[in-house]
Amino acid sequence: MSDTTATLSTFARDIHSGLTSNPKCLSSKYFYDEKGDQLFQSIMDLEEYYLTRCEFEIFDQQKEEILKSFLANDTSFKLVELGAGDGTKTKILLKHFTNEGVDFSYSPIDISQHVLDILSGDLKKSIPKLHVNAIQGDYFDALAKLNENHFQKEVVLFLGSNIGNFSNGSAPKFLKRLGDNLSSGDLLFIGFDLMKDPNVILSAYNDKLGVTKEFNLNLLVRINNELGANFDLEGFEHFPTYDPITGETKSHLVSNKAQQVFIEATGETYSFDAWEAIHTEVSQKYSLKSIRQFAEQAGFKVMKNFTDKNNYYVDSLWEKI
Ligand code: AVJ
Repeated sequence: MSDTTATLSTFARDIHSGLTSNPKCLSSKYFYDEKGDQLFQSIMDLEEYYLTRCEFEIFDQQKEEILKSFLANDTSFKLVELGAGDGTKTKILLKHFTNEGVDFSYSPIDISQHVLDILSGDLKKSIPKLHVNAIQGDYFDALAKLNENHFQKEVVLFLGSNIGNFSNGSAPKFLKRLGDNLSSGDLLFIGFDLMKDPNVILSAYNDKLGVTKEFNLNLLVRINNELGANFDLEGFEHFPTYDPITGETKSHLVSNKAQQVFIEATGETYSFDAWEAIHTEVSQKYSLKSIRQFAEQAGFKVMKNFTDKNNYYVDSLWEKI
């Protein structure tokens, strides 16, 4: 890079390192600017994107049983949500718990203060009695902060199969670290998308309306806008794959011609061969057996699995040993 690395933003550095890797890759965490948030909202409404509806069904149909399991032998708990987003699904549980007169508080954790402000404002109106303590920041910093005065049982929500964005290599480290921030008896309620008909999975990442394509391409739009790049959006094809052996679903942007892209922020030109791919996202699919192994490796015991009627998706309740 012509610029000194120290003066570059983390974003610019990550993009440079991804585009000089072989194979090229870009991190899915950069999907979510304002436009990306909007596109993901539209994805959740797509006919093909079953994940959100499955989790909604689980919460709606099994809220009584979920509450019983969260309480177990206690009378109160602290509900913490990692990457809370707009909280649409969580609200089903929050409303039910509040109506049942349960003694609990809700701490949504998100990297975006904007998202938290919207969520807190919304909850104040829709569930006025709920005690909300939003925390902006990194998951682990926030969990550590919560643990400073920690007497009550903690129930941590990690929903939406967000764990799927971690490769099978990095997920165990993340879960172990999560467990290290909890005490024995604390609970983790974590959503996993299950292996199923490969065609159903592939369609969820290749919808007819092309919203997922736009979501994937938005990464290049962001680089163009924020780092002064000249990616030609017509020059890249959206191409997801699913491996039914490993459960790995990957999204790619494939260069449909030999081309060069210049990024002002890094001062570099990046060359693409015709049909060279950039890997942009992993959305891992799981078996119940692999989920049990993940739990055990990270120091948890699986208490109960809540699945939808099609067995497409599971919210798995783990107890920290
Ligand atoms: C928010 C990570 C669960 O991987 O299914 C949706 C993101 N990517 N369509 C997923 C996503 C393409 C989503 N997660």
